[in-house]
Amino acid sequence: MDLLADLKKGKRGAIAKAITIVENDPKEAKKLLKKIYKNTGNSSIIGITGPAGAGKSSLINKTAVAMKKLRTKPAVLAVDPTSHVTGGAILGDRVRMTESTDSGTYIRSIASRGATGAVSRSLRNSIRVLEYAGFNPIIIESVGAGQTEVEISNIADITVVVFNPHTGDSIQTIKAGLTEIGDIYLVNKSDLSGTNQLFDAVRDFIGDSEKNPPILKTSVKKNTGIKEFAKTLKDMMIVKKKIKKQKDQERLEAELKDIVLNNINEKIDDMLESDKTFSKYLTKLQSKTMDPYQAGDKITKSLLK
Ligand SMILES: Nc1nc2c(ncn2[C@@H]2O[C@H](COP(=O)(O)OP(=O)(O)OP(=O)(O)O)[C@@H](O)[C@H]2O)c(=O)[nH]1
Ligand SMILES: [Mg+2]
Repeated sequence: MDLLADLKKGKRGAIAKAITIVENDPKEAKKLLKKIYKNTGNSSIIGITGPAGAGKSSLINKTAVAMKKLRTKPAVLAVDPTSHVTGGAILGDRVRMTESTDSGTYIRSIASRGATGAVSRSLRNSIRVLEYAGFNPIIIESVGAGQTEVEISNIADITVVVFNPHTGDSIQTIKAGLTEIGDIYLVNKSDLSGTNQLFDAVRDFIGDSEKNPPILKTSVKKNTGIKEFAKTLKDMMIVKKKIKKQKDQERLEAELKDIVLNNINEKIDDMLESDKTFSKYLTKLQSKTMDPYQAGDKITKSLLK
């Protein structure tokens, strides 16, 4: 199979294979990245975040279909801990995004746990695979800030924060930092009572935000507000495109640092295994003749010599 050619054509099997490589096989991933990198970086990345059970997957399901009608070609990556035990998952009624798959949108769940930085690294590269395959926008579902390793607002060009009136802790969550990251706020499940209060609360909290983000009401159940949401996204994709360059340069700088630091970290980790100074100070630490910081400083100094 010619993976690259099939990827370019947007073939599902090839995309699945490429993302699996990116997630699990660092050596092959490097080879793949080398070939596709030039043709990546041109899609809008839309992050959809919010508390577990807020209706993110349900919304994405419908929104992807609506965006397709607006002549875009969306793909979805769900940083979706099927194993995560809070909210939607524990309720056992979390929604799988099948509708948009039927309409030709590519959807994939990706790992949400791994070694420090590993998830963000593979996510960045999965996005590149989808960009190479011609998708735009790429929608990423991720639960609220701090709950997975991935800080979606660092990756996304457009961050959408989803609330719903039946999340008891919504107001708390609003306070907990989500008010700074949103480019669009959604009060989903607007078929339920409490919608207007929540809408007002969100408006109050983001009242003096510089971004002046739109706040929309949506109901997946009643199929209201979805078209407007899709249209808002499409318009924002155009606006954000203009400032994307600058943001991308900063992201690439951060990515490069991350890669170098990670490489160094792995190298040093190997070195320590057989490092005489390390074992010397470890013994001192274990016999309580030296404290951990003192020992750490000694070893570091000797390594950086
Ligand atoms: N009444 C009502 N229920 C909804 C609406 N949207 C989603 N739901 C329900 O809310 C539950 C959770 O929906 P999901 O789409 O799985 O929520 P999620 O935010 O993706 O959840 P996690 O991925 O677990 O964080 C499901 O039972 C949905 O049917 C809505 O607009 N109105
Ligand atoms: Mg979900």
